[in-house]
Amino acid sequence: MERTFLMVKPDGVQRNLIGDIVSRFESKGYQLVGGKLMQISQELAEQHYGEHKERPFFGELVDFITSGPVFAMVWEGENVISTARLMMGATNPKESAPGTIRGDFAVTVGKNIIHGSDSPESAVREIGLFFKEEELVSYGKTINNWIN
Ligand code: RTP
Ligand code: MG
Repeated sequence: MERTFLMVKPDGVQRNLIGDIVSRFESKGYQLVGGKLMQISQELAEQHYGEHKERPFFGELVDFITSGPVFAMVWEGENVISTARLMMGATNPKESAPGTIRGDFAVTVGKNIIHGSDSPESAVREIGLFFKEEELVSYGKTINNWIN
């Protein structure tokens, strides 16, 4: 079953949006298989956002993601990587549709509430950066029979 890495960023944690965000993915029909509140180190932030290290906003991005606790999660389900990105909305909240997480809660690109893996390769890499195998719990639920 497909898995993705999602993370409520420091702005989302400070604004008490963890519950709403978790609820959206639960209601959709995805399953939470790992989750923790944590403070990201400078080193982990630079690894996580390594693809952006030459971009002008890299310093700000690392400062922001390390500025307070984040809620890191792994979610499982059919097509969860790309569907979670749709549920998050466009990177820039000026373009993200109402009904999406960024469309409903964010105003500027630098504080856009949530991160989600953008491909199967990113998902594997990011899950490995943030979670140990034993922190992930796969389990059956009879309700899935009504969804898949
Ligand atoms: P994320 O990685 O955080 O899930 O966001 P994303 O895939 O939608 O966007 P990405 O291109 O990976 O950019 C990572 C984060 O960098 C910040 N950003 N700032 N100032 C700017 O022009 C700018 N562009 C991107 C955003 O916070 C974005 O989420
Ligand atoms: Mg990205």
